[in-house]
Amino acid sequence: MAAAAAAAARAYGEAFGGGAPGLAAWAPGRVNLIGEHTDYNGGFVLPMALQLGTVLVGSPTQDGVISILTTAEGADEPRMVRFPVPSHGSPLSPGQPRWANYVKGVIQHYRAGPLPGFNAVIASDVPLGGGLSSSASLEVATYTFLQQLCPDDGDLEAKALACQKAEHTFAGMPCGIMDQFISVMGKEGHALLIDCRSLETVLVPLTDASLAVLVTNSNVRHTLTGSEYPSRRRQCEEAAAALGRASLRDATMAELEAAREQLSEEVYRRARHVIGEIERTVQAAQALQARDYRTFGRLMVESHNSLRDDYEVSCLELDELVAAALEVDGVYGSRMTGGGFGGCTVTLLEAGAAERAQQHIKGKYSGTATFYITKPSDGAKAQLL
Ligand code: GAF
Repeated sequence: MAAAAAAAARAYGEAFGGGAPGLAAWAPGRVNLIGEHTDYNGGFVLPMALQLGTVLVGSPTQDGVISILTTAEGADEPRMVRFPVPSHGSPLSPGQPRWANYVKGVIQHYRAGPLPGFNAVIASDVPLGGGLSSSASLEVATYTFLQQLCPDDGDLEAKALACQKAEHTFAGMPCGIMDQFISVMGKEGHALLIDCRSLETVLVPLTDASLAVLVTNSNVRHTLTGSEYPSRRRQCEEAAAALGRASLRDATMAELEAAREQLSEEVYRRARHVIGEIERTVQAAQALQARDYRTFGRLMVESHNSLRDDYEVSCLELDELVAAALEVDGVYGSRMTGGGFGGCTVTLLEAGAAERAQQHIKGKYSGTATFYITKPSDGAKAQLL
């Protein structure tokens, strides 16, 4: 956080007339180890918070105006927005530029008030549209910043839910709760098994020095606000309704097979992914607890194949990256991570194989890949500068 906050503080001085910001907040992106497209089905997910994140630095003002500049790479123009603090009579609404919608949404859904005006600068090292949850890290960093201006009750679950609501209503993305939850609740040295129905969590240690987590960015940018994500969600709801269940979390593979005739082939395959993935995620968390990395890796590969064939959210580039990773000695498993259609893969491997794996993948991949060896980080934090 320190380097990003210092860079943002410099930009703050230039944008807002030389003064130093008094406040800073940081929130991480995430990589999901397994449990994909299960969160909005009330299932399990197993993400970890990254060391990559988004920082907001700023100070309150007396004029009731919010001015925010982003320095994040890839953000659309204009990079500076100004708008009055929202009130009952004049709420905020989404618009252009798109990056500001995540910030405005969080301000609109903030759980305490009244907020003062403020000046702020955003900096981020989470690649935008890279499937590492740049949006949730921006939302949670914004919320954490607002908590310093006007403290809320400190309820972490409510904080994650408010950020999710911001994404639904201001970015038009009907996401599940995984990304905001891990960005708030992440713990250094741990992955987090989240039950997305009860919101109960179990910390799973991930500190074995002989192990590495390699994130590989395909640099194919994904956009999830298109029609694919909402349409997958609807298909899952359709399958659950046909099975007479509130969500696919409550359905079994045997029930799905028995009802196969009532479903279209496509909806059947979507449900088969989700039901199978929920089971795999629980097994994977147990395997990780037991340091059984071979089983974990096998489940990762099964997850990828199911996302590719049944859920149809992978793409050629992600398939190529996974195939190349699996050729390397010392790799336990590899899969696409996040919503799909581009973005990143995650690979679990022996630490000693990390360099070799990157070289091999680079040589095999038809595009240009970017690599991150990551360790599980803490969730969002605030800091006085
Ligand atoms: C995106 C969503 F934001 C998450 O809620 C989750 O559904 C994920 O795709 C797929 O697992 O990141």
